[in-house]
Amino acid sequence: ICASVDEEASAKVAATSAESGGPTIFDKIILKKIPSSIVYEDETVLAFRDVSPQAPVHVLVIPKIKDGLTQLGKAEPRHSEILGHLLFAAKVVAEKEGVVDNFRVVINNGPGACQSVYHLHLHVLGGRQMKWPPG
Ligand code: IU
Repeated sequence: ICASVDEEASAKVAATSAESGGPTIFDKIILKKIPSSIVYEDETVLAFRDVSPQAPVHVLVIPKIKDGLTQLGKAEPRHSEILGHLLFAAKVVAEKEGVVDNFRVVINNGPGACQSVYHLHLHVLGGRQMKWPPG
């Protein structure tokens, strides 16, 4: 049901991080230990192309500091500012990618929503007609 980029890597990430809130592959991307195609970056957020794009434009927007935000469902009042900033960054990404008039922002929260990486991330999808309802 839930697609996976690399079964082994995903299983490892899930096993080590889903419950513990420990490091994920996104930490390595933030630290540039793993190369990524960066679309937008500022002091607090990073946006990079998804390795397994589900649309012509598929960019992930993440906070550089996780601060317990493994998933949106763990958000606390102190996270309000970064949450707002992530959403605004999604709009900036859509603009930069030329899809600002037609795009979708998705947050998968938990296994039932196919979340596979436990570091909050917004998917910015565009460049094709989106369907509704989502799967
Ligand atoms: P999800 O909402 O947790 O399912 O999204 C995780 C996304 O991270 C998914 O779309 C993957 O293709 C993507 N991703 C990535 O871009 N680079 C990686 O090294 C890994 C996953 I692992």
